[in-house]
Amino acid sequence: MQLLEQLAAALREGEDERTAELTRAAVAAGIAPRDILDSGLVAGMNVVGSQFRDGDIFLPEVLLAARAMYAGLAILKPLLVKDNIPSLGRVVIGTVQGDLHDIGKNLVGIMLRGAGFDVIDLGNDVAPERFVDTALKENCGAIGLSALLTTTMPGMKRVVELLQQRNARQQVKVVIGGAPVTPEYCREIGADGYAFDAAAAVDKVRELLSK
Ligand code: B1M
Repeated sequence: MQLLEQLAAALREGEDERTAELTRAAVAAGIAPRDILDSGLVAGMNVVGSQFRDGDIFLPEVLLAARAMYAGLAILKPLLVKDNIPSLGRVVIGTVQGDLHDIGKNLVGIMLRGAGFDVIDLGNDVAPERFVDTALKENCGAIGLSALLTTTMPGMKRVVELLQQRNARQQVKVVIGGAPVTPEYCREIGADGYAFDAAAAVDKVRELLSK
């Protein structure tokens, strides 16, 4: 089995030490960090998601896979984030209220920092008021919202509405993403941009903040 397939398999099995070991081996073999992330860690987590949806595995297994994901990410993070880049602007990110999924949001943060943005990460289960208060107080050009549950997506709409109420809609751009989020939903709630993955989120924020 190829190294990245072994890595995806270790993550699926929730073996955090083996995931870290294989991530290190992939780095040592000269595989690009983005490929290790996409074809190893994220590929493994996608299978976990399908197995969970189909009832083949249960929450404890998903938690173990998430722990393994973080073991691998800890090794990749310094390679994805470059130091001492002049700031391109400040962005506040977080997962919306009621939603505890934070792996994708953390990837967005890593990629934004890697591209040179100053990132304030509010974590998960974040109330709309906190996003807006932080953006205004900290002079952020954009808010990046992540949602993984269909039931928590309306939290994104509430952030857009709150910005309108505070007359800050032009000043602060809103970028949204996460597995159930679509470009149609982005248009429907009046957000400024949708991004399919963390790399696309960086492109979208860059585009919106350069306008
Ligand atoms: Co949960 N969960 N989960 N879960 N979980 C999903 C999301 C689910 C699709 C699984 C399934 O049924 N197939 C399903 C949601 C169904 C739905 O709403 N349609 C689900 C469910 C039901 C639940 C619970 C309700 C289960 C329960 O309790 N019965 C519960 C909810 C808890 C809560 O939030 N209140 C729950 C809990 C959990 C765990 C805690 C066990 C764990 C999360 C651990 C953690 O995050 N620390 C977990 C996990 C791991 C998953 C799956 C398996 C994997 C998610 C993940 O991390 N993927 C997930 C299945 C799936 O998505 N396929 C599932 C890897 C990550 C890199 O991808 O987060 O999608 P993702 O991020 C991507 C893009 O979406 C995008 O970029 C990333 C790639 O670069 N992106 C953005 C994300 N945010 C972005 C923001 C942007 C732009 C792009 O701009 C700002």
